Amino acid sequence: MTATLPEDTADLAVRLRRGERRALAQAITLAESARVDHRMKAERLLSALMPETGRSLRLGISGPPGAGKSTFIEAVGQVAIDRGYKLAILAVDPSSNISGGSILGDKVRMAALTGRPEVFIRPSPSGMVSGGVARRTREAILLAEAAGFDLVIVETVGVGQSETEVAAMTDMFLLLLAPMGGDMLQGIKRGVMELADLVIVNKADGNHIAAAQQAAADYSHALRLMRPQYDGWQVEAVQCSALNGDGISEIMDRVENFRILLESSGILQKRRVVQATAWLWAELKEDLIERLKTHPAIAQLLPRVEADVRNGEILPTMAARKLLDGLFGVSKRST
Ligand SMILES: Nc1nc2c(ncn2[C@@H]2O[C@H](COP(=O)(O)OP(=O)(O)OP(=O)(O)O)[C@@H](O)[C@H]2O)c(=O)[nH]1
Ligand SMILES: [Mg+2]
Repeated sequence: MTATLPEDTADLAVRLRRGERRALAQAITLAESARVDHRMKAERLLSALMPETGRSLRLGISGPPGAGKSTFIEAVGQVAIDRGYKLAILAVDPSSNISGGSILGDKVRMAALTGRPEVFIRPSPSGMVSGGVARRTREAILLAEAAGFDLVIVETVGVGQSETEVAAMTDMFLLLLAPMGGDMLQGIKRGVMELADLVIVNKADGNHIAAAQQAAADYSHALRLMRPQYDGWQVEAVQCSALNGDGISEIMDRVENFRILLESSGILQKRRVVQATAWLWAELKEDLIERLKTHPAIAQLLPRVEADVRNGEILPTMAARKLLDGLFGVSKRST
């Protein structure tokens, strides 16, 4: 995945603005890099490109392994391209640290989209820590926007934290499920349902049609009992078949309607302001802890304090406060 990086970020910015997919790939590689000089370059690049960002529809898609997310993105992607969108697909694979990256295979699976000039596909980087993946994806969204992509789809496997992270960086969050029989409702965590702006029951084809219909009806019922997040938008469950294309165009209609609602009501603006603030705080927390660990004054004290905590000689709350007092001075709260 290590594309050769041009020394000159100005040149990279020019080519990226022109919509060159190779330049976009290189820019994302810069942003993903663990090297400090690469990160500095990425930050310079992103700062220069900031005015050209923000103009895409950011779509998050999550769902259990094998629900058909990649197949669905391929189907909905084709509909989107037919409607004139330029599409960037970013994969977030929270398990890639362990498995070494499974979404790489999706490039093969998304055969209908791969290689088309109006499509950019970026598999998940492997070997990144969870927080790093979130940062990289946020930055990749901005870079894709600067390169003129006006529909950005972020795919993530629905396990654990990843849905929340993806919902926190997109405008609309789609939850994709497959009909699996009666106990389906119990299998989905309520918290994840609450993130969804649209629930999609996929694989409504062949022998699954009746089950998909039933599942969509059950979900819709459950969703109506939940407090709506936005005025004028009732979250619903719809069915489709990513395999044969049934219902895909209607789903794209709903996505576009949701966007119109978000834009006309000013919600989009607000949602992004909240997200940017949350991003700032996530970065602050991460950087702060990193710097704390390496700060000479703290590094010197840390082994002993940790030992004291392990031995039960000091309350962790007190130990944390003492370390921070050592760095920032005694806070008013602690006197
Ligand atoms: N019958 C049917 N099968 C489908 C449909 N969509 C996907 N599949 C099949 O389901 C399997 C998984 O599809 P993927 O698109 O790879 O699912 P995914 O959710 O991206 O999987 P992960 O990325 O591994 O979590 C494949 O064998 C697909 O062919 C559909 O609409 N109908
Ligand atoms: Mg997939």
